[in-house]
Formats: sequence, structure tokens, C-alpha cells
Amino acid sequence: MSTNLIDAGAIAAHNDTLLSQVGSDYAHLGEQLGRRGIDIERVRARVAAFGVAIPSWGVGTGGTRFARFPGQGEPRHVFDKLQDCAVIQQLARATPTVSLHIPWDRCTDWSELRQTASSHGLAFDAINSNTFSDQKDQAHSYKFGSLSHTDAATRAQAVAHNIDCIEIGRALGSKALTVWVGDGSNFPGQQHFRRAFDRYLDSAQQIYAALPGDWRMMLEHKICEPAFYSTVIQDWGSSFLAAQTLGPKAQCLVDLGHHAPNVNIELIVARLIAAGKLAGFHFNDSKYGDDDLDAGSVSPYRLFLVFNELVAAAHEGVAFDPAYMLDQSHNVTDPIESLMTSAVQVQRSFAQALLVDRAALDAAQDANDAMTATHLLKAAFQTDVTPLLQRVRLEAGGAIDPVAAYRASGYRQRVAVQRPAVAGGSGGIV
Ligand code: LRH
Ligand code: MN
Repeated sequence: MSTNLIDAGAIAAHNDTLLSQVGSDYAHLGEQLGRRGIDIERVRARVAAFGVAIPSWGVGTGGTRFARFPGQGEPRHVFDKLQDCAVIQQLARATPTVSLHIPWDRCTDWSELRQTASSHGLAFDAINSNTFSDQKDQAHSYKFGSLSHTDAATRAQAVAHNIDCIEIGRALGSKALTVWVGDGSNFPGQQHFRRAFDRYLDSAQQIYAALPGDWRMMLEHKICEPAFYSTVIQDWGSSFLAAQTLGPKAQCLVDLGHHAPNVNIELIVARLIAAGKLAGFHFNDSKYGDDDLDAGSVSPYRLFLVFNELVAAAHEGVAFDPAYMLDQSHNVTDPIESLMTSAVQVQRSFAQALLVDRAALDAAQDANDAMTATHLLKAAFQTDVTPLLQRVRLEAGGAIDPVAAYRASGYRQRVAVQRPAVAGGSGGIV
């Protein structure tokens, strides 16, 4: 059983104050769903089995290019980050895995890290490489790119780093490598689009060749930033082309914030599912650019529509196994509170998508009855599944209200004493 960083007695006392309320709300929801031919216990079992990975880089306070304002008790290293992830899992019970980023999470003893994680009841999801920033005493700079750089030695350096990440992931029990590159250009004419893509493919093929048999390579597209005229893997089309070229172990990762405003992301998800190329997700929310805001905090209906595509495909027996991960930057909130709230929001969108009357929707679509079709989606989205999510947490030993239990625990104040204060400073997301 994992370590209890929050006193289990305090969680039980917290839950006791809400037990009867959750009981009656859950019974009422069950009755409502029953009238719609939905067995709440079946939905609860599906939701209880659902988990989303925490980005290790999200447990520290994030920032922008302008500034970063660290909070109290900032994690100092990957072991502090794991401890904070354990608190999130202990209270919200929806995040059994952590996605690491190298070299931000570099440590000297990976087996010790793996043991620490399992002592917290945590495992490792995809490992993220980083060829978008230069490390101290790095031979070749990534200023003008990495896997697609015009200089062969720089490309080789970037390939070697990704292969190093695979070795680290193997030591941690991870089964996937996420490759996001910032490669691109800021001026028309600066980059030869086709040659840059060919160089990227040549480098990616060398990384692909180093993948263990049961691993996946997740290619993450992004419309802009840090390059602001063109990006080598700019959209799902470029990512799909690359994944097709590389082979069956290469798939496309959808970061919700990596698209132009108002792009229909749920349609992209449907295309990638149909092509057997959906790797998974980096969930977050955005209003303008890659804002990395908390998932579902701005457009919860959009998040629901993504899950509607996932649940519809699974319902129709399409075989796919997307990785669910958060990727957010917490600039003004306690990261632990944001990550718990976002994990529950993602869980909520999945639960709501399970409530869609698929047979009625299929019939309405076949009959071109647009009003009935959209009403069927809204009926699911507008169902308050809070009592179901509370029940899932309660049954799993978590807190009915994770943020309230977390604040009552004084955990942040406790780690603030153990972890020296970090001065504010220049920008950067971590
Ligand atoms: C790029 C990105 C990528 C990570 C980074 C922290 O914007 O979404 O997934 O490597 O954020
Ligand atoms: Mn991402």
C-alpha cells in the first residue's frame, strides 16, 4: 500500500462530513440515469478504471516568457515532484501514473526512483525528450532546430538524447517516448520546408529503430512557438505523414493547445482513430495560443466532444489505446490543486461521454435529424455526474472534495518548511 502523505484519518473525517449528502445525491443520479436506461454502476466501474497521467513538469509553478512567480514549497528535484504527485493520487485517485521530462527530471539512480514511485502507488507513463533547449556544456546548440537541423552533428546529438530517454524509460517501466520538437522558422525563406521534413524523418527513423518491441513513439504536433512562421511538425497532417512513414509503433499525440483557435480537434481525433494513429493526449485548455490552462477550465464542452469521439469509437469496437496525460502550466494556482481539479475534470468528461445514448444518436445522424443529435450530446454533457465522481473517489480511498481536504491538511505549509523558498525570476515554463 502506498505511503500516506496526507493523514488517512483526516481524509476519513473529511469524508464523514459529506457521506450522507453523497449517498442521497448518488441515489438520485442513479434514479435519473435509470430512467434513461443507463446503469449507474456500469458507468461508475468504467470511470473507476480511468486514469490520466500527471506531467512531472506541472507540479512546480509554471511561468511565461515574461516571468515566473514561484510559490511556497516548490519541488527541488524529481523526488519532491513524485511526492507531490503522490498527494494528488492519494486525494483525487485519478492519476496513477507520472510522465517525466528529461533532463528536467534527470537523477542518478533510476531504480531508486522507480521504487520510490511504486512506494507512492505510482508508475511511469510516456517519457518526454527535450531537444528544444540547450543544456550546460552541450556540444551543439538547438537554436536552429534539432532532429531537422541542417547540421548532421546536431541531428546526431538530438537522436542520441532521444535514445538515452528510451534507456531511462526502460529502467522506469515506461512504454512510450514522446517527441515534441520546437524546430521551425521565423522568416519566410529561412527554412526549406521539404528538406527540413526529410531531415526530421531521417533522424526520427534512427530513434524509431531503437524502440523496444512493445514501445510507442508519440509524435506531438504544434502550430507555433518557439518558432513563429513555420514548424516542422506543425499540424496533425505533418505528424500523420511522419508516423505513417516511420511505422506501426509511431503514432500522433494530440496536445489540445497546439492548434489554431477554433480548430475542430474532435474531428482530428476521429481521423487519427480511423487511421489507427492516435497515440494519446496532452490535456489542457486554451483561449488564444498554447496557453496550457487547466483542462476544461475554459471550454469544457470541447473536452467533452473529444471524449465523445473516443467513447463512440470504443462503443463501435474500434481497437485503440490512447495515453491520457495532462500538460499544463500552473502560473497562478497551487499546482497540486490545479492538477487534482483537472484530473477530475477529464474524468468528468469521460463519464459524461458514457451517458450519450449511442443508438439514438446513430439513428438521428442517419436521419439527418441535427436537432435530436445535438440534444442527445447536450443531455449527456449537462448531466451533473459529480456524485458519481465523488463515489468513485470515496470507494478508492480518496477525498470526496480533494481540494478542501488538501487545504485542511496543511501539506503546502509543511513542505514550505522543508523546501527552501525559490526566488522569482526571468521567464520559462519551469
Ligand atoms: C510543448 C509541450 C510538450 C512538452 C512541453 C513541456 O509545448 O506541450 O509536450 O514537452 O510542452
Ligand atoms: Mn504537450
